[in-house]
Amino acid sequence: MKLIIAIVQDEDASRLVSNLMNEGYSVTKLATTGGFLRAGNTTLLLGVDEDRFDGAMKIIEKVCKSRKQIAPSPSPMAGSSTGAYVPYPIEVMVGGATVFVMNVEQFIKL
Ligand code: 2BA
Repeated sequence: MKLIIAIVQDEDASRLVSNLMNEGYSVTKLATTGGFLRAGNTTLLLGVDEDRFDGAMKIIEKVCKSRKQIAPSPSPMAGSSTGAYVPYPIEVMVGGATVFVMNVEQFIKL
């Protein structure tokens, strides 16, 4: 068995959960926050048998889209000569999905 930890955008989360559930996957959905944008995203936990792993990954790939988002600029370097900091927006490409895959040592339901 493998544990898939998929960090996805909130906009894709609901459709992704529905698609996975319709195909018989068990899913846990967590409300999370990205460290860089400091904005909400969604983390899904899926425990899947090896023979269903590829199917889950295909659904994640199909549903999760890349999107441009605007982020505040990084803070200025320490020791900047003027000391003034005028924030400016920068564009970052987020997603489709950031996926971690782990081998599950034990799966226990009590
Ligand atoms: P955030 O940390 O809010 O990052 C959002 C997007 O900002 C990232 O999209 C990336 O395009 C950009 N970004 C992140 N850190 C950056 C940096 N130091 N400099 C410049 N740009 C940066 P994604 O790569 O698609 O990541 C989406 C979300 O997935 C992240 O939200 C974070 O919550 C999670 N994530 C991505 N990589 C991760 C990792 N190695 N470990 C844990 N979580 C990760």
